[in-house]
Amino acid sequence: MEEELINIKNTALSFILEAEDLKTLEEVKLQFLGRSGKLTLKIKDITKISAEKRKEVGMLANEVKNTIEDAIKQREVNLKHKTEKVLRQKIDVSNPGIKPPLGHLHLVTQAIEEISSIFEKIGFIRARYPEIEWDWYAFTALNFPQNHPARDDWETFFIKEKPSPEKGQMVLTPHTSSGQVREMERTVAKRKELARERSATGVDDGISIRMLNIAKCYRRQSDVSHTPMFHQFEGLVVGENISIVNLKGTLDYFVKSYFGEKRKSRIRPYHFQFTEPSFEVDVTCGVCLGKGCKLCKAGWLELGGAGMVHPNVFKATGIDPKKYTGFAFGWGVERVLMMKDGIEIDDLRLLYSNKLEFLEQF
Ligand code: FA5
Repeated sequence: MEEELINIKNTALSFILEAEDLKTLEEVKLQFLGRSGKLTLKIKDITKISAEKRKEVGMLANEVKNTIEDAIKQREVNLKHKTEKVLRQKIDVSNPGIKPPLGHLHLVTQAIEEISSIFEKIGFIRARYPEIEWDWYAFTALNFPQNHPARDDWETFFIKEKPSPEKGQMVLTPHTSSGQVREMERTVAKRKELARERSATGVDDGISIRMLNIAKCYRRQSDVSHTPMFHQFEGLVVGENISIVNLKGTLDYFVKSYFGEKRKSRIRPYHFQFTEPSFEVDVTCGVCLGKGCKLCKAGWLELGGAGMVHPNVFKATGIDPKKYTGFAFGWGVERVLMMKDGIEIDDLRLLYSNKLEFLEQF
């Protein structure tokens, strides 16, 4: 009997402590102290035990009952206090609100949107071509010889897939110039499709392209100014009588729109397989504006490549190089971002590091 009373006390105490609200506590009270509660029934049994043991067991039963009642009272006070606190908190209108965390577009996405809208204003149409390309688009049609170092494993990521008999190996495109070939091929195919309509109406607008291809590019490079994945924006303009003057005018327009009126651009002779003549484009440093300082040394910062479309690229895509001319340029989105006033990024890799304390600044 004594052992059973002790068990009832321990079980009741654990239930009381576990009760998380007043309703549960009331149920526990009934379960042990109610009319047919466990302790009440046990106390009734005391009459059945021998007279000499009855007093001792009766005293123990009383003690168990008092302990359970005290524990219930104590828990009741605690739970009431807790509920009042929650209610007070709920209705305290002077409490400051909790602001949900707000994200923002990644710095590179912001730059892509800005670049697109600058070129949109002068009639460039945004295109997006595959990031996984055939050798034909990335190299061959762009006049790269078979032994050109850009095809080397150290520069380009090759994909372990069976090469296409016509288009060669699959690669992660190392530059957006592959989009030039796709755009010219697409335009020529469209013209063929519309040939019947043209002969019926006698109207022929000729070939006219103003494309802006912004996409991811991949190269086996990683240091403070190179990332294995980066973005380029590639402009291509094709038509009759397109000249270097148009190219320089477009570059100046972009530099002034993106970097500000004070910055200037210049072109330097260079070599690319797919443009002739080819140039490197520089922009004056945002700190010294061309005078030369610690940051830029010579006053100019390199933006990227440009040039007049090579006749071999026109031939590869089916455009007559005697009738049409064009220019192209291809620059790194991350690089132009680095050169913008007020944005100082020492290491390009930070952009893709997922370091929130860095990204949240912009
Ligand atoms: C090219 O990729 C040529 N396709 C550009 C071109 C287009 C020339 C049209 C003529 C006509 P280049 O390898 O220099 O050129 O890359 C151009 C720009 O891409 C660089 O100036 C740089 O801004 C950016 N870039 C190149 N590699 C990386 C890299 N690993 N990480 C970040 N940016 C890069």
